[in-house]
Amino acid sequence: MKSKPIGALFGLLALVAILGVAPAFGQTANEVDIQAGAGSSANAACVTTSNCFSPNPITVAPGTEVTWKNGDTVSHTVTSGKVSDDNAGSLFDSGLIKKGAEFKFTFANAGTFNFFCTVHPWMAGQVIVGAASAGGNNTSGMTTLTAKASDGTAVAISTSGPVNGQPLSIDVSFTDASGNKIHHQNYAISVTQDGNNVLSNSAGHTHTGDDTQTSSTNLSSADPIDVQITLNGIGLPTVDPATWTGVKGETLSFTHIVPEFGPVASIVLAIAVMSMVVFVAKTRGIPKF
Ligand SMILES: [Cu+2]
Repeated sequence: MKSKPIGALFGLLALVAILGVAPAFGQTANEVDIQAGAGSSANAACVTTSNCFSPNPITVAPGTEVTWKNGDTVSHTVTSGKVSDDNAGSLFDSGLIKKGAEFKFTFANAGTFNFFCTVHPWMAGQVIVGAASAGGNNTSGMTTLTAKASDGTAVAISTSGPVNGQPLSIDVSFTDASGNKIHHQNYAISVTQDGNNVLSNSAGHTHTGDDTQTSSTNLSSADPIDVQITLNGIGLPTVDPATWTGVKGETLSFTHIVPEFGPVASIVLAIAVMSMVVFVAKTRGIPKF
């Protein structure tokens, strides 16, 4: 009789292990596709839309292996840095990736990494390696959205939430039209859920271009959130805001943000499976009448 609950426990552990590993197998979020036609000319459609490497930028957690897949009919390279850099290719350089072939590189540390194709220097992309999420170095549960201001400033927000009973944490990043992180960006952030304000900061400032905003209270539901970011200019917070440069007073909206199927959903599923196993173990443990 005693062996059955123990057997069930091992079964449960095995299931939890499988659920924990499963997102890594189904994950395609770490793949960058080299678009067909990217090598044809500097006027290729993907050059205009900045996605000859797609998606661009790609956002991953530290420790993630990124795969570039050549979907074009000609060879390309994936070379670190910008074409104008003296040390281009010092972090990684794929050499020629033939049609249909792949190149892989693991990004150990957080940061923004530029890369380009040495054969077709108009092809450029970026890998943004963000801070590891609480659930480990796996971004399958993260939702990342980007919006652009009138001057080309790209604002990206990334969150694993919303989760009922937990604070909401949002990573925010600001990149200029040439793909460089904007230093000393001043901004305001406002997050609402079910019509209530759950996070508000009118004096956001980031020295590096990357920032994290966390709600001071726990969320009371897992309903979608709406995020508004207002650009307030670039400059040190210690000087007169009138001297700040860049776009001021422009608001970018990110609406109806829901968590993707990821670690959170896996945990919920694991709990459901656990309840089932415990139930089976109990009913088997009770002597039959
Ligand atoms: Cu190329």
